[in-house]
Amino acid sequence: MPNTVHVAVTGAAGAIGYAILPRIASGQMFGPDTKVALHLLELPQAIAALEGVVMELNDCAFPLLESINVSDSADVAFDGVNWALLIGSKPRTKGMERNDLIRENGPIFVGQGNALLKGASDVRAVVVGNPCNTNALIAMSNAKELPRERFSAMTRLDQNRAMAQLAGKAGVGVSAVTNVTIWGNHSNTQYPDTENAKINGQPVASVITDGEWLQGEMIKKVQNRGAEIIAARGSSSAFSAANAAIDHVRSLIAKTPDGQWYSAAVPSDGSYGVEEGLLFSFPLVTDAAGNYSIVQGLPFSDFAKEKFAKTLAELQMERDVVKDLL
Ligand code: NAX
Repeated sequence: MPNTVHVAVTGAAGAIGYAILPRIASGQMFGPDTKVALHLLELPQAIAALEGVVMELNDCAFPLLESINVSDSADVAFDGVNWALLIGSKPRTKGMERNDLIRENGPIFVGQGNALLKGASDVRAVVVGNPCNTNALIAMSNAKELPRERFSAMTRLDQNRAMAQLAGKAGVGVSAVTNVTIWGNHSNTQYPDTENAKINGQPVASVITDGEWLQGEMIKKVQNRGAEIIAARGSSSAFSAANAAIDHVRSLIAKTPDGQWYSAAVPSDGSYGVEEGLLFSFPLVTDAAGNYSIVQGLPFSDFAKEKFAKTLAELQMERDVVKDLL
């Protein structure tokens, strides 16, 4: 880790941007010994609002915050960055189909992939903006000279949501829950796998014996949690998404505790029969050198196989919808 890490954040004036910036600037993403230089990207019409966010960041007097640059150009914002948090994208509007959203946001990630390739040879890109798996595929495909494994998409919020559900049902603290895998797409076809998860080191099914809940309500709850929050709050999850992005980056950097894993969408290497290159959420471990690998050999029940196939089919379909952008 360099002494100063240069971090690009797109959509920096948005709700997740507002929640994540103070946490990055205070050292919660890269630790107490690493200074942070922020490179903030927004649309021209949001730059004025972003200037207000910058004032607030300055007013926090964060000791680790070395500099803040604001731009409406990806080429400028991504120049020399070590991390790029690609959060900004257009929200889904009423009546919009998922495929319309994919077509609407896809071009953003063509331009951003190109800009990363041009100016950021030592970058790791994390896509949060939806549909995040396919947006990451587009960015990666437009930065072909960068190693594929530098690109990931965030399913950590789904993992955290599943952990919270399991902890609540079992009546334990959330830290007792480990090895939860989110397989596939960050959408309502995702498969939150509790068959391989643990509570206090024991298989979940030996602690939560209500199998119907595990295969029914629990999965539905996690798949539809985003919509539930929008219905309650009137806007989508923001600080929990920001928190998950912090967890995501920290898990990619730091050695995973022995015997555990975490979930993130990364380009497939063919593991579990997922065709190479598709951005699919897998169980991952990070080694002491900061390299991740996909956990191999996890068993699947027939129920799990069906769920896995469904989310894989959706990602293949999304890939086909943006074929011309890859
Ligand atoms: P907001 O609408 O509050 O903010 C988005 C910001 O992005 C806006 O300020 C907008 O001006 C900016 N923007 C749009 N296009 C841009 C571009 N080409 N370059 C730079 N900035 C651009 O949305 P927010 O609540 O912050 O959510 C951001 C994204 O995260 C959305 O796509 C949302 O769907 C996605 N989410 C992803 C999650 C995940 O788990 N992967 C969970 C939370 C969230 O739903």
